[in-house]
Amino acid sequence: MEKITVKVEGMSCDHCRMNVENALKSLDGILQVKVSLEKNKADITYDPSKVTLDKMKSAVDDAGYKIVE
Ligand SMILES: [Cu+2]
Repeated sequence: MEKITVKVEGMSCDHCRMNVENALKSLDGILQVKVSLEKNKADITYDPSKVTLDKMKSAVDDAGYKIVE
């Protein structure tokens, strides 16, 4: 179990926040996601044996946003 905080670019409203949250939650191995629109950050709790940061990045990318470290 790992916990990371990443910066997310491209969010402008609550709908964006939900999109990012859902994109991350749809991945296997993601246990908890908390996205802050104000801080442009996402707190992610995940199982590193199932999911990698690269996978999270591409899921968020596909949703139209960007994870920057
Ligand atoms: Cu939006």
